[in-house]
Amino acid sequence: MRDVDLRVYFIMGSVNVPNGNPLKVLEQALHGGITCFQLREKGPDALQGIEKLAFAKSCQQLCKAFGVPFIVNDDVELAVLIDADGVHVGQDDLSASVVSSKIGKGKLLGVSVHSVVEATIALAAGADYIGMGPVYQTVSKSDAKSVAGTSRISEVAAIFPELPIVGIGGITPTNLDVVMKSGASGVSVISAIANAKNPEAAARSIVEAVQQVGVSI
Ligand code: IFP
Ligand code: MG
Repeated sequence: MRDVDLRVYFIMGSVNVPNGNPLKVLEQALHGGITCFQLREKGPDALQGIEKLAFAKSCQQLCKAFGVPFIVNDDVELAVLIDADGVHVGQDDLSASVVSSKIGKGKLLGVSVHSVVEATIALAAGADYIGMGPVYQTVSKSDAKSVAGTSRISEVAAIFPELPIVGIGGITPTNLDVVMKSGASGVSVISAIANAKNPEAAARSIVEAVQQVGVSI
């Protein structure tokens, strides 16, 4: 299992910033102190082909400048092509074990799970971390499952104490302490930063709230 600082994990695609500049938002989020980034270029209006490739490279460059891991959602070919730091897959995507063999041992593998069974399979496939949610109601994912709270996170954390867990879904600076205390290594947000008037300040307030809980990475 490779080490990664998941404390404040920002996920974004161009679709999440319809009225602004997504690269500007990412740059501001990086200034605000995010510790990990995932490009999730999904949905009917998502970029494709060379536009997606160019956007991914720009995001990657920004992340590199800040020393923050750049992870690609779902698109293994893209991740391999641009030498991303890792890939995140859900249960409906290519299986974690196939992704693991395609990207190799040097890359990070993240898997979305909703149960102990799925976590067990992800771990066996070589996952470096798992994402669990939606903890709270989310506005960012149209096909999100029903709200899960934090009980599943506690359950998985108790069984696999070494497997880093990221809580996702409706997380804000004021509700993340419960998520961290249930055993998560970090929190993931989309809209809390992407939809903020001031993405840098939004990111910073999440960083500070996580530090307040005093989690060790
Ligand atoms: N969790 C995560 C992460 N990313 C996703 N895209 C997702 C669930 C659906 F935060 F990275 F763990
Ligand atoms: Mg997916």
